[in-house]
Order: sequence, then C-alpha cells, then structure tokens
Amino acid sequence: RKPHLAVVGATGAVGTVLLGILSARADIWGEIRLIASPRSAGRKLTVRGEEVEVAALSEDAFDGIDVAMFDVPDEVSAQWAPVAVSKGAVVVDNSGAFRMDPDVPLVVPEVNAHAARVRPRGIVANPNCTTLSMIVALGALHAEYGLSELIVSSYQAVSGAGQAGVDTLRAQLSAISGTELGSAPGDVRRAVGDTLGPFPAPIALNVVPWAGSLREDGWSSEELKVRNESRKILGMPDLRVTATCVRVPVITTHSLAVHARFENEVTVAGAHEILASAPGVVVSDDPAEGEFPTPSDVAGTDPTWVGRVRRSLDDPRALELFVCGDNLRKGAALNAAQIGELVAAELGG
Ligand code: 2RA
Repeated sequence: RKPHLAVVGATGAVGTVLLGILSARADIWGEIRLIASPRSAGRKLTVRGEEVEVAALSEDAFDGIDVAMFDVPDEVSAQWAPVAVSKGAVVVDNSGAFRMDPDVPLVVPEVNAHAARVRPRGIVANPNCTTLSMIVALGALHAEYGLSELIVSSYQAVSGAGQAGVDTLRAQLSAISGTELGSAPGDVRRAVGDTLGPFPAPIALNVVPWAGSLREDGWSSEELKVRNESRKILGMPDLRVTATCVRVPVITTHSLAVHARFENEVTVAGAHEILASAPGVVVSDDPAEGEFPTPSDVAGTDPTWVGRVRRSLDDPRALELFVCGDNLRKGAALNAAQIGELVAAELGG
C-alpha cells in the first residue's frame, strides 16, 4: 500500500506551502492527514484538490501514519516528534529541536541523501532556510573542488520570521507609502512607531543586521545555524564558516553573497558547468544583460539560483557567488517533501 503521511502544522506559513507542493508533486501518498493545534482543528484545507478537515494534535492523530512532516515551533516538535515515532512514524522535522542531535541526520537530498537512511531516533531533520537556500549549489561545487572555507552574508526575507514578519513589513510599508520618509535620522522609526513586530528595528526602507536570538560573543543563532548545519550536511566538522545574517524588506526568498574557498584552483567557466549540471540549481549569470537572480524573480520557484559568479581577484582558489532560494519552498517545505519521498521509497511507497 502507499504510505500514509501526516502534516503537522498544516495551517502555518510553511504548512500551507507544503500542501501546495504535495498537490503538485508525484502522488506517492495514501492518506494525507492534516494536523494542527487544537485552535486550528476543524478547519478545512485543500490538498490534492480535496478538502481535508484538520485534526487536533494528539497521540491518536498518528494512528496508521508512516511519515509525519512537522512544521511547528521547536518546543512542539521536541514534545510531539517522539510521540509520532513511538506510534511507528518516521518524522521529518523542520524545527531546530533536533538538527544538531548526532543521532538525527540533517538532510538535503541533492547533497547527502544517503544520510536519511541512518536515523537512530526515527527522526530526519530539515535544515534552516538560510543554510538550505545556498547549500545545494555549494554541495555541487564542493564535490568537484573541495570546499575549505565559507564567508557568507545573508539577505533574508521577512517570511523567514513567519506570518508576523510578513504582516509587519506590509503594515510598515502602508504607514510610509506616499511619504518622503527615509532620509532624515529616525524618521522611518517614528513613522512605524511600535509596530516593529518580530524585528529589532524598522524593516521597511531599511536593512537590519539581525536574525534569530543572541548567542555568546555577539553571534546570532541564525549565524551559528549557517555554520553548524553546513558542517553537518557536508560532513566537514572543521569547515571554516563565518556568516553575517541580515534581514531585508523582501517578502519571500533568501539571498546570500558567498565567498567560497576551495582546495583546488577554480575557474568561472568550470563553476558554471558544475552548477548548470547540478540537480536543483539554475545558473542566471549574464550581468551585461542584467541577468542575475533576484528575490522577486525567484519567489515561488523550486531551484537554487546562482549568479554573479566570479573568481576572487586575490585568490585563484576562491569564488564569489550570489545565491537566491525561496525560503518557504526549498528553504523549508520542498526539502521536507523531498526527504519524505526518500523515506517513502525506502518504505516501499
Ligand atoms: C529566518 N531562518 O529567516 C529563519 C527562519 N527559520 O528567520
């Protein structure tokens, strides 16, 4: 029989995108059961063209489920993923609760699909959207050239901070639209007042060098995730990685400016060839024609887009790249769906 799937957090921002993706991809699933907090239970959502009523999260909700995809806050996953496993499901978890657990593989199918087969806790973790938005391209270059260092600056969309992030940007944009604000100190801040939402500074007409929560020595949690997750996915625990994570007034699609250093000398033509033939990567790199990836073109698409490929002027072993990925699709829901498909194939689905 076809394996049965549960989507936990079906009504959230990523859950909604996931239902669209499950409806568009090859239909490998038997039942698709939708699960959410008791507050959202009873709502009807459409998946595969059919209305499905959302069930409340409970132990019984996992009866008969083979694979459960979780898109819920860390503490909800921490509590409920093991419950789903105890009921016989393999969990694909998109929270931060298990990503760095040595007994939980952190999987990007184009890079380390093999890792999904070894899951001592019955859980496979989905990386954070910032790592996911670049790692498919970097994995392909690493396979050829051997990565030795990454220096990354992110330009992160507000939807990474959830619906509250999107609502905040939209509210601030309407508060300032039609004004001439933006060139006097503090004028945008005064106009948006106390509607900062999840951000520590105005996000409209601004860039904010902060994402996540404060960790030791001034690093943000988001910056440490880029480092730790890249190391784990690539199987390189000592890889040198530095990130500066920045929020920008974009609704969907994270962008990253990447300085990648390799063991071997690189060429732009070689990098183009590797990237163009890598599954899940699209090269858009003709600056003379104004061709490079931008979030407004990339949003809603599946691949990782790469442009502005240059060899570093002072280092023949290093490349500079500009990478864009839809943070809700490959950055979250699509990668989870792909992991689910790997597990389903293994289960005989
Ligand atoms: C963000 N990476 O963009 C986070 C969401 N998981 O804020």
